Amino acid sequence: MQIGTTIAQFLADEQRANNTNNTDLLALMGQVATACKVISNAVNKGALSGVMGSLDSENIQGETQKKLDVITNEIFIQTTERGGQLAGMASEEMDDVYDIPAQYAHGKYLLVFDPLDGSSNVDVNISVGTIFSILHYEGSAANPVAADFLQPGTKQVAAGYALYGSSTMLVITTGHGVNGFTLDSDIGEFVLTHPGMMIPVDTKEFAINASNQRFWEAPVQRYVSECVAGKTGPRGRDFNMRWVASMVAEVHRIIIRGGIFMYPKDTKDPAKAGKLRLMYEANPMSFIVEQAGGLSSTGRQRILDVQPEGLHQRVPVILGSKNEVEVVLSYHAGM
Ligand code: P6P
Repeated sequence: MQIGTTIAQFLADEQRANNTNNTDLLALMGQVATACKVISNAVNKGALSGVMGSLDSENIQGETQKKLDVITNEIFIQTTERGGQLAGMASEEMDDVYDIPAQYAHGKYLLVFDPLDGSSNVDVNISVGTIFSILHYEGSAANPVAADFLQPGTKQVAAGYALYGSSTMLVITTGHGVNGFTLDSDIGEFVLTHPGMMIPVDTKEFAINASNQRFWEAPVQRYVSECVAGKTGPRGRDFNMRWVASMVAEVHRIIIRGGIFMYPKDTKDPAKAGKLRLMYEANPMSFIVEQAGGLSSTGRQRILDVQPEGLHQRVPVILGSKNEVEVVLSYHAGM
């Protein structure tokens, strides 16, 4: 009976094709896949499992935590901390670095993750996701400190997201392209369904939270107004707009059919460089987008080149179809 190519088989094949034999990375990716299966089960049970709603607590971002934010963070920790591949972890839901308990073997990787991105959508049954990034631990101490995580996105070993939508998908890259796997709940395995994912270079679909329009910088104001002007404006064609308030859902749509996603720098809160977090949202998604032939920029710099200064640092994000992102970047460059 042919069950298709599981993620473990695919990653083993990919390593052979690239003359590598990194069993630690294979094991870690398998644990991450398991965490995403468990989270999928928790999310899909919804109100039946009493995990809806918010807690009285806030995360370091000052955001009210959903019950599932904390539950999914725990799932990630419990699924990955004892395998022996990790030196430490960091997450949107934890103020500081998570030390691997002394009783477990310590490994050479760092895992950074947003366990449930877009969690404000959970109570209204709109797709949410998980985002993860894997880095090398280059330190020598038993437990890494925050500074050990502050590596530019170009140093990521692997990255991916799980999308808990009409189906549960896991989309990953190890630097050799982007491949998508769909969870077959009959066998409990992620099976290869979207090999060699590539973003269309052109698009007519833009995604931005238009309620922030009055706070945008001039290049973004110009770009969006030209999209809205459609055929009657300088672009000479009509555009469509989407906004799901779930980055994973937006990025997945863009990888499948093209598009541009923008959460740009704005003046709404001048103290914030942007809304999205560099280490566990922008960097992993930028790695995936570039591997799929797209571009990802702050508007002034390639996101993967940004030198992080803090675990929870925010950056502006403009990513998606290459030719459309280049239009926005040209406006930032004053062309
Ligand atoms: P807004 C979710 O909280 C998130 O981090 C991204 O997934 C999403 O794209 C963005 O924030 C939504 O922000 O301001 O529209 O609620």
